[in-house]
Amino acid sequence: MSQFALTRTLPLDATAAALRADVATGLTRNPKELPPKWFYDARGSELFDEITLLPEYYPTRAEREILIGRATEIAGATGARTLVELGSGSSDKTRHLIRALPALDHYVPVDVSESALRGAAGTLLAEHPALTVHALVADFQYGLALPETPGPRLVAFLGGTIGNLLPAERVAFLTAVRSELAPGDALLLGTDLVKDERTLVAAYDDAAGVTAAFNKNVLAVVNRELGADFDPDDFAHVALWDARREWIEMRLRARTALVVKIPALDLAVHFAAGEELRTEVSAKFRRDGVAGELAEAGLRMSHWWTDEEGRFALSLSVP
Ligand code: AVJ
Repeated sequence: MSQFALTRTLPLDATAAALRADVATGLTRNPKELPPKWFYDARGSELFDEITLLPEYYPTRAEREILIGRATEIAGATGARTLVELGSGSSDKTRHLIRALPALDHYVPVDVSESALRGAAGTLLAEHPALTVHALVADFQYGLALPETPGPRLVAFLGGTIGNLLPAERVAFLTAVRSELAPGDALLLGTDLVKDERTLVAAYDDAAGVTAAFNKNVLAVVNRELGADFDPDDFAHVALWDARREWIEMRLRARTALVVKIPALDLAVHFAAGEELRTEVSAKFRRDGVAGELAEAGLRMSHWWTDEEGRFALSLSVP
């Protein structure tokens, strides 16, 4: 008997209001900045799925290698009855975990996109008819009100998405996750690792230009939602490695001086020639750094697994 429920903790108009606020703040500050979560409309999600298939974009394959190779170990270490997946998207890698967890009977995918949640739930329920799926439409950066489900709970945050948060945001986020965990629960966290600059930059500046299109898609989102008149061709895709902060930055660089009108905000945004708008930070990690941030949030790392080439890590931690 399969069951499906969907709870929305994000008011319907909250997303629109958050976009307005982020655009108003981010495009009037210096340097200009937009948060990466606005990449992911239907087109952006499609482009991201394409990115995961690119030869240069290794994180998805590296993480899948670990999940497949270590699924039994992960299952043995947790005994989870409930799997909570933050930023579940298409729940593509999740099926390896679900298959490996013998006691699992509840799956709680959490995402800002209701359509992604409904699509993923449909696919998973077809494969696992005994599973109860309780999808949660929520922005996990602003508190997690998880539904009551049987423990032990395994909370998974995969893909290296934690790298999109700035260091202070990461600790706040991990602390919020920690507050949801009881003894016996665990957090499974995916983190991309520091490696040579060439490999890193290529992963964010692929030869086929898919990442460039993904980066520029945020301008199409602002055009559609706020009536702005960005011309994506006016901007160049930039991916650079910040060696001091150990993160990749994606930016959009204005090719010429230009003005963008954003009617919904009654705003005209001036770009100087060459001026850059930061659209994403994607932090890369080392084992000690991950363990340290987890410890700051009251979590103890119990396991650390990497792919054969040491490009990506999954860690398991407990309260
Ligand atoms: C989905 C956040 C893990 O940071 O690597 C891919 C997003 N950005 N290419 C990442 C992304 C550019 C991705 N995450």
